[in-house]
Amino acid sequence: MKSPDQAVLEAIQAKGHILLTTHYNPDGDALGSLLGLTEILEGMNKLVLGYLDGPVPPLYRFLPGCAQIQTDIEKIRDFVTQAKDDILTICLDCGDEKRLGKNSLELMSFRPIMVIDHHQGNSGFGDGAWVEPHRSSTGEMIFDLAEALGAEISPRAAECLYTAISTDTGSFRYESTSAHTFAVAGELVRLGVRPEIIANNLYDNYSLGRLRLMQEVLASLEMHGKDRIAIIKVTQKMLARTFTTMEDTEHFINFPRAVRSVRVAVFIKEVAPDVVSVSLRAKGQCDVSLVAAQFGGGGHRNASGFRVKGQGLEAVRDALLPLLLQETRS
Ligand SMILES: [Mn+2]
Repeated sequence: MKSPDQAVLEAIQAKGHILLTTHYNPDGDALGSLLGLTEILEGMNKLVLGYLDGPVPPLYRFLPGCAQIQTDIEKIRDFVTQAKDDILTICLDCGDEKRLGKNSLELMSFRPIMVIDHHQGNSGFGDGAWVEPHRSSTGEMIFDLAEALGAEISPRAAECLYTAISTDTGSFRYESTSAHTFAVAGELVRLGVRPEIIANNLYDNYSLGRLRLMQEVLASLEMHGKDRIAIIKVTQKMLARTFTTMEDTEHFINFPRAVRSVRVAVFIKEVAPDVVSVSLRAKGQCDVSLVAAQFGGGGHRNASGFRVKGQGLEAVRDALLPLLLQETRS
C-alpha cells in the first residue's frame, strides 16, 4: 500500500479551483469517488466542480451532492476561465483519457491534470498520476488521500466513499478486497455510514419493470458446450414491453455466470437497430479478452466485451459460438 503520490498532494494544496471528472457510464466507484472527493475538498475551502459525460444513472441518485454534478461543458469552460491559473483537474477511476467521453479532448486541455486510479493497464495519461492496480477501488484511495491531506471526512463524504468501495468489491467479495479495505470501510462506518441503508439503496430499490425485464432476459437463456457456455439476450422490444432501459440490465450477466458448470457467460444486447453489444464473463482459466479482440473489442481476461454494427443478435451469436466452444474445450 503506497501513500498518495507527492505530486498529487502538492497540486491539490497549491490550487483553489478543482475540476473533478471520471469515466462515462460511471459506476458506483466513479461517482462515489467524485462526490466524496468533492465534499472533502470543499471542506478544505476549495471551489470544486464535478463534470460527467452524461446524467447520473438513477441507481446512484441517492448519493449526496449528485444534483450538483455538471454535464454541460459550457459550465466547465466558465469555471476554468474564471480560475485562470488557479486550476487543477483530477481524473478519477479512469484508465484512459478516451473514457472521459465525448469532451475528452477539451477536458484534457484543462491542465495540469492529475489521475487517481486503480485500473490495471492505466494508459499513464495526465501530468501526474497516482495509480495502484492492486487497490479495491478508487474510493479506498480517496480515503487515504484525505488522511494524507489532513482533511476531514464528513458523514456525507463517508457515505460516498463507502458506496464506491462496496460496489467495486462486489460487496467485499472480490480478490482486491484487502485488510486495508476493511479497515477503511470500518472507519467510514465509525464516521456515520449505515451499511444497511447503502445496501438498501443499491440492491433493494429496483423498479418492477426491471424484474419483468429480468424474466424475459433469463427466459432467453441458451446453454452450449456441455453447459460450459451460457448465453442470454436482450432486445429493444423487451425494453419497450417492460418500460425499462439498457441500464436496467446491469448485473444480469451474473446469474448465468453463477451456475456451477458455466465457464463463460455471454450477454448479447441489441443496443440500437443493427448495433449489438456483447459482454463476456469468464471463470477460471478461460480468457475471454482473446475472444473479444477477434471482434475488435477488449477488456480483462475474465471480463471483456465488444460491439458490432450491421448484424443482428443471431448472426453475432453464430459467429461467436465456435470461438467460445474452442476456448472452453478443455
Ligand atoms: Mn473503480
